[in-house]
Amino acid sequence: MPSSSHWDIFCSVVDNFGDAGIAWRLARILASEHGVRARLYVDSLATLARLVPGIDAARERQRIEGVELCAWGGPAAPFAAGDLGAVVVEAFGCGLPPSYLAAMAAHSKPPIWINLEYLSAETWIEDCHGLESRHPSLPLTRYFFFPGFTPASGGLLRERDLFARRDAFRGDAVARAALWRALEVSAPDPEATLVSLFCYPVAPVQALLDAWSGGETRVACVVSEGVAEAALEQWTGGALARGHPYTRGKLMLARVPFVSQDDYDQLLWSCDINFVRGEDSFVRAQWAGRPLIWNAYPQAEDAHRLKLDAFLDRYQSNGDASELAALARAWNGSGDVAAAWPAVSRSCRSLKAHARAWTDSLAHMTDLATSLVKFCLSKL
Ligand code: TRH
Repeated sequence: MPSSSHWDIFCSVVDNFGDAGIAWRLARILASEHGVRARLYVDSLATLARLVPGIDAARERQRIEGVELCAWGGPAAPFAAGDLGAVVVEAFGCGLPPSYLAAMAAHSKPPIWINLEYLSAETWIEDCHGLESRHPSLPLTRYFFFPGFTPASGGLLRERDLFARRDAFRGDAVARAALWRALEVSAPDPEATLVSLFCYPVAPVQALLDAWSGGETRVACVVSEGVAEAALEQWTGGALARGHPYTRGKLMLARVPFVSQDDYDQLLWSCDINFVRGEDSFVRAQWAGRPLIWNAYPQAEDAHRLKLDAFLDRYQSNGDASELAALARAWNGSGDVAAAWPAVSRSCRSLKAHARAWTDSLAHMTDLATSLVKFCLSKL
């Protein structure tokens, strides 16, 4: 892209954090690594403010980490289309404001219009990646851009310095101690298997806690605030509060604050196994290079199970991780987590080696922002 090129990214928060988290991550990488003047419109700044320090959710416009961040009323709200970007990214088919579309259509050289899709490991996405679709009434073309796990897809979001920061953090006792202070817990027992837990309310949390507390090896589990609230309250009898770990049998359970995206990365880097969900935490856990158990976003007709199977197939393409796959399937409703956990616990060392190899294989792929810039250059 020309170095001063301006891109508009529109994001509507459907639920939870992933939509805003991904749009933000893309905008920040475009600005910091590709010299793009990134303008991000989000219809829930309050959501993004939970992930990114320094955002004032009450401000219409602000500049954060090189990104121009704008409050947006959503596709149906009145919108004054100002200067158009060279590229406009519609995150997850959120819809563009009609006035913006009209300005695009009236322009002699309309922006390149990208629909950033959801991540999937399914093979069909490779056939759809990069396809174009004509607008039904305006002289505009939209391109579908699919994140994915193969070079035939758009790749995965990854900052250029991510692995260097990860490895430096792991080698820095002071930084690690600072993380535990920020999480308001003392550094966990090094003999215990350290687990982070981020999941949807449907996950069989209590069965897993039973397996951990009654298991053979010690487990220290940190759960972010707002996660699995009801299940944890029932299981502990309401005894779990920040700064007051709860112990039963072999399990130590600690409630930790919901931290910024960057601090959450550090938490993932610190744990032996990460339970993650949705899309962004799922990808970040892969960059951690440690075993992960994914809670796929629940979808109608169990479509999420197909996504999970597709991921587990890819994850095991270079070697067996069947213990992890069995637990992941059980975690998503197909199987018994209590029966699946002991094998994961016993194979932790080999599952870690497998996870490292998986991360290394993904690291060879071009990252999503670079792929997107290249794709847009090819459409200029
Ligand atoms: O929050 P999610 O479930 O988000 C989504 C939405 O459900 C969305 O509708 C769906 O389409 C999408 O998933 C696939 O899960 P996700 O994607 O992992 O996003 C969570 C974000 O929250 C991610 O950017 C990491 C961040 N996070 C923190 O910054 N701090 C924390 O303490 C935690 C636990 C997470």
